[in-house]
Amino acid sequence: MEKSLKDFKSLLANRISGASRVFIIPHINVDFDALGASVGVAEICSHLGKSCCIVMNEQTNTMSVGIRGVYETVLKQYTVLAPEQVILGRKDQDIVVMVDVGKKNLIPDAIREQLPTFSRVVILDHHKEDEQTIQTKDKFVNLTTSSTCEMITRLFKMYGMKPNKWMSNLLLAGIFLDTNKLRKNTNEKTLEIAARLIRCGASIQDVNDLFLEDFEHDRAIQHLIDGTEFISHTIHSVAIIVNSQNPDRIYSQAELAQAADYLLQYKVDASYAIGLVGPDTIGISARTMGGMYIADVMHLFNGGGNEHSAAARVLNTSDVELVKRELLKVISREEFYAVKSTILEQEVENLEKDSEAVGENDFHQPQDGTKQIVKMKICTAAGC
Ligand SMILES: [Mn+2]
Repeated sequence: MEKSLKDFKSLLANRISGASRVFIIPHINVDFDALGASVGVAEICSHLGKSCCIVMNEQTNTMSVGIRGVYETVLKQYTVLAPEQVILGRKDQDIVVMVDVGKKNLIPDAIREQLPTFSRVVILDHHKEDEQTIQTKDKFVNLTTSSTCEMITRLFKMYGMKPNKWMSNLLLAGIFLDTNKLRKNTNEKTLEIAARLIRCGASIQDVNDLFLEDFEHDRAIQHLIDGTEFISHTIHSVAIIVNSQNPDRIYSQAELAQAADYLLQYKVDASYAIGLVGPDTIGISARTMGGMYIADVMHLFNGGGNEHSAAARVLNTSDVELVKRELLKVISREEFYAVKSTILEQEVENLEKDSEAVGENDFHQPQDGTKQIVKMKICTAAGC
């Protein structure tokens, strides 16, 4: 049976209380949601009188100003260990609490290798599970909650804790990030939680300031957006962003995500930003207001996500146009849209048959009937 957050509140308290130490693991390429949730769990640990540390070691030079500032504050104010340091002085009853992540390919290698040596692995997340997801009974995963920071704020309330002003701003920043500033994946509960954080001292102005860009960073995103192509397909419209002018430019996954987010202000079922994120790795970031099953689309590229945000990484290639062509084939499939075009369905099926005939080497047909692209070695992107 599905666990309620109330059940999870007791479970988390039990697991933390029974632990020697708690290692808090956010996903790699931390964002406001992962940082806010990490700090939130650290506060819950100290509320329960338990020592803990946050495990991360991120490159700050590719971070935008807001996240870099928060990251540096966390380094100063909390115990933070690099993943490689966790192996030292380990105790039998040490546990791991993973926040905003449940997949083994989105946590540092050094932690993944050591996972079996921890007495418990607890997961607090809002992303869809797949074959990369770590198996544990100690979890709360809810895809309809806006963000991990929303879950943390609700847990704080249940534990009788009140976040200070700095933390309220950070938790609200996590919610803002994952809801595109309350424009998507937002319901009455999300707004109530946002209001609660404002009562605890969060300021919309402060949070907006955390999202301020430096000029160069913003130019990079706007330049990427200049490469947008709007693809019309039956009753659907999808925006795909590729920097065809300068395909060798390397972006951060966060920049791709921001570009995809930006496109949601237009009438599209979904937006996808494709770009190099390493010399031989291509990132895809997908966003939707709910018109398209983007987590399923990204799953075909071995990525994943939730109803509104998803991502994937394509390894061992630097050909962004090739990835775009693969994506174009996938988005022509009616099954990935929430509202189906029934009149044209047959026509689409025929089109699909044609396109599959042309590109049949790109697909294989597993037993379960789903199609997966196997031509390229691919893995899930960190965060979405
Ligand atoms: Mn999140």
